[in-house]
Amino acid sequence: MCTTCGCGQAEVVIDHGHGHDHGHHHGPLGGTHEAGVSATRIIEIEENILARNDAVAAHNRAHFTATGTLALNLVSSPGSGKTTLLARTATDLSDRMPVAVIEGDQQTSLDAERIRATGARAVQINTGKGCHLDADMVHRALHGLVLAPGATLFIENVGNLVCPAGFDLGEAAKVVILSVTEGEDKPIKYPDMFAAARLMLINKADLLPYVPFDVAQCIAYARQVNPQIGVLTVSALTGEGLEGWYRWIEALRAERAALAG
Ligand SMILES: Nc1nc2c(ncn2[C@@H]2O[C@H](COP(=O)(O)OP(=O)(O)OP(=O)(O)O)[C@@H](O)[C@H]2O)c(=O)[nH]1
Ligand SMILES: [Mg+2]
Repeated sequence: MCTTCGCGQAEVVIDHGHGHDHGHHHGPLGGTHEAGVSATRIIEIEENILARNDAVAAHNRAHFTATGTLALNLVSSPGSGKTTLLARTATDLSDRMPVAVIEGDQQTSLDAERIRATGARAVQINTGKGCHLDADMVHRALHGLVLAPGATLFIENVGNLVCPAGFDLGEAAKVVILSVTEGEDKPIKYPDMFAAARLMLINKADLLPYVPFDVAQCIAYARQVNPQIGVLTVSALTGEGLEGWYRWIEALRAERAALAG
């Protein structure tokens, strides 16, 4: 259950891209909106869910460490350009490192197909009514994804600036993408997401001449909720600024390798 909006994970379908789906059913935590369930009980259930999520996330993290995988969790509102960025990133990095992608959406396998078209491995997770990925969904997706040693795994979360903030997937870092058509105030309106992210990508920079978006103010707002957050301004469409994004990934890979000894 999403601790923020209280929705249940209705159904999760994982498409590995080889012609069949596995249906996985999560019983929604019925009753949380019903009379007769005390607030204490709801908090207890939420704590159990988060504790279970953290345990599976730790398992995923151990798997990533063992295989030398850098896992990044990409979060944003719908349409900020996650898949466009990932398709371009997969193409541009193909000769530098193995790349794999887990795509999260409520419905369709369109995004995984866009990634596979670049030649990269991709698995689609459909969350049904669920508004975010959780560690268990990623764990099951990993069973359908052969990771080459030293791969970078991008996990595109469900487009939503609220719920994905609270769920650790076992990633090394969350990367929040904010496009310039969304307004510079998003970091202070949805602070949990920007507080949880290590990097903010300001995307669709090619549209800056046409929309009122104050980049400096956006960065100031983001640093207000997260003084440590890194910031890069990019265009996934034109490629502007993407070399900085690739250098950031390389630096994080080096940092993980040093940690692993
Ligand atoms: N002008 C411009 N358009 C972009 C850029 N990046 C993405 N788009 C466009 O924005 C729209 C949404 O892009 P997607 O990559 O599908 O966004 P998304 O975040 O993956 O969307 P969801 O998966 O639905 O959350 C598409 O029409 C893209 O072509 C960019 O840098 N500049
Ligand atoms: Mg997408």
